[in-house]
Amino acid sequence: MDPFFVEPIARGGKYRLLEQSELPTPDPDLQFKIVIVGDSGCGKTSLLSSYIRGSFPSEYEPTIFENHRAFLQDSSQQHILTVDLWDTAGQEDYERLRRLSYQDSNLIILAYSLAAKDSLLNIPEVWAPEILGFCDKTPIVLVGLKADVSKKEVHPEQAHNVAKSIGAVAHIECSAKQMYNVDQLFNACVNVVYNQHQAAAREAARDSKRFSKGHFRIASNSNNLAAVGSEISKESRSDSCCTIM
Ligand SMILES: Nc1nc2c(ncn2[C@@H]2O[C@H](COP(=O)(O)OP(=O)(O)OP(=O)(O)O)[C@@H](O)[C@H]2O)c(=O)[nH]1
Ligand SMILES: [Mg+2]
Repeated sequence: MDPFFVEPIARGGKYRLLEQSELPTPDPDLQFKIVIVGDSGCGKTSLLSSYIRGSFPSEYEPTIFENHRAFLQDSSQQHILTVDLWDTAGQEDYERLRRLSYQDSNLIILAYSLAAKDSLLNIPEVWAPEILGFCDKTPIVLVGLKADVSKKEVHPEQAHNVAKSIGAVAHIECSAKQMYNVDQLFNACVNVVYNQHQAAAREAARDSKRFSKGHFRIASNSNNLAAVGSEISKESRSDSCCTIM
């Protein structure tokens, strides 16, 4: 089975991680928050380090909490996205702190290790319920880490089934150690959040049109005018509605 499985929602453009020295001017409305969670020791911090710094940490240091800001440019060079990557603690001792990370997240990277079967079993047992409890509408990308290990404890089909059962939008295998699929993973994640942002913007534009059209139709009935106007101003954030009033 193809170890790299991505639903259409994760497809789209390509994004280049910018160096800090490039001093980007990011688009203010293109700011996203991605949180990575999963069992302790499954490889979350190493994955982020490989992606952001291009280096694989030589020693294991349990994370308490860490936050990285990345700037990404799309291939058409029209947009610069700001992506905050929140690394969390897999250890139970820091559970309360981790739970504070979910708020306002645009995407969750849910990680397991291909070298530890329990870490996959914990996805539906522990992690999916925790995520659903804090952000039930946030898309999840399931990631199998340590794809380089020779003795794998997880079969790709098992993991695919888990991905489907929790409603993940994509499932990808990576190796932080060998930089395998790391850029592809983050590219897919950024496409998910960007596509979602664009869909929300289109929906908002449609709503605004609907409200302004509806107002013109009802406006001929002068008895309803005040009530309709007040409803529109309550529900719509669009300037076009306000000007009609
Ligand atoms: N072979 C292999 N080992 C890895 C890989 N990624 C991480 N490791 C090792 O797995 C161990 C744990 O890695 P971390 O990235 O610190 O794990 P974590 O998920 O951040 O753990 P917590 O911070 O405790 O939640 C370390 O000894 C890493 O060297 C990988 O891609 N391949
Ligand atoms: Mg860590």
